Order: sequence, then C-alpha cells, then structure tokens
Amino acid sequence: EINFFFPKQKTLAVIKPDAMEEHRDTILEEIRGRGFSVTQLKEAVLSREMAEEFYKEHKEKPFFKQLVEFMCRGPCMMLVLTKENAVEEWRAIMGPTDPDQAKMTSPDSLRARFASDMLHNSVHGSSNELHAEEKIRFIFGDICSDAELTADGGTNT
Ligand code: RTP
Ligand code: MG
Repeated sequence: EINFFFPKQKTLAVIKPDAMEEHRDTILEEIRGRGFSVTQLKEAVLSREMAEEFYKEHKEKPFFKQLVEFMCRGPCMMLVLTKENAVEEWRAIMGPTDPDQAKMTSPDSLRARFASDMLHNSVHGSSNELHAEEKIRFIFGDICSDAELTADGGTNT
C-alpha cells in the first residue's frame, strides 16, 4: 500500500439554508464518517452584509443578489474541518456546483444527492487554503489560534 503524505489542513464548510432542515444531520454524519475533525462549529442566520462579504469574490456575477438573499433566508451551519488535504477532499465530497453535472460525474456527492439547482446547492467549501484561512477568520475570528489547539481539537488552557 502506498501512503501519500499530506499535512493537516483546515477548510471552511457551510451547510446552506436549503439543506438545514432535511439534510443537516446526514451531512454531519458524512463529515465525521469521512474522518474530518470538526474543530469549530457555529449555527447562525447570516446578515445581508455578512453574506455579501462572504461571497464578495462574486459581487459582479449576475447571480450575486440571488445568492446573498438565499444565504440569509435562514440558518446556516458553519464548520471548520481539519484533516490531511481537507480543502480538496471536502470539495470532492460536495461535488460540482451544478447538481445536474454532479449526478452525472459524482452521484455519491452531497450536491448530487441534496442540491435542487445551481444556486440552491446545499453546501459550501473553500476553494483553496488562502480562502479557507480568510473565511475562517471572518466567520470565527482569531480567538482560537493553531497554537491554542491540541491535536484532538481541545484547548490547552
Ligand atoms: P461555493 O463557493 O458555495 O462552495 O460553491 P462553488 O465554489 O462550487 O461555486 P461558485 O462558483 O464559487 O459559486 C458560489 C455559489 O453561487 C451560487 N451560484 N449560482 N445561478 C447560478 O448560475 C449560480 N452559480 C453559482 C451557488 O450557490 C454557488 O455554490
Ligand atoms: Mg466557490
């Protein structure tokens, strides 16, 4: 068996409002079953301003207004996932943005199973490590730095 080495990495995952009522628990089980540590967790209704800031990279896109409205229509669950290669792995578990494509190329993915369309697609995941760091700081602040976390996610203090 070949073992590839990946350093521990963090990503930000969000369960979007469309998936919170029916699929939240299934998604949380899947996250744990795939070996991610949930090192921070928060449920909240995003304000319009927060949703705009969160997706600021898309502010010129035609779907931006709809996206912001959708993201603050109800509670989201925001999670910091820690694992080797977490960014890429979580994106793979989510599947492609468009659920029709997801059903074709990755039928086991969360979006293939739970998304209803390109906008209402159930989950978010950071697209790279820099974005992950920025969005984690935006959502959770810098109160809990790496140095304060032990390997099992507990605090030293
Ligand atoms: P996300 O950022 O939420 O993880 O999704 P993503 O990388 O797969 O897709 P991205 O291109 O970053 O788009 C962000 C979110 O905007 C909504 N969207 N709607 N109607 C449309 O054509 C459209 N395109 C994108 C989706 O909610 C998408 O996840
Ligand atoms: Mg994205």
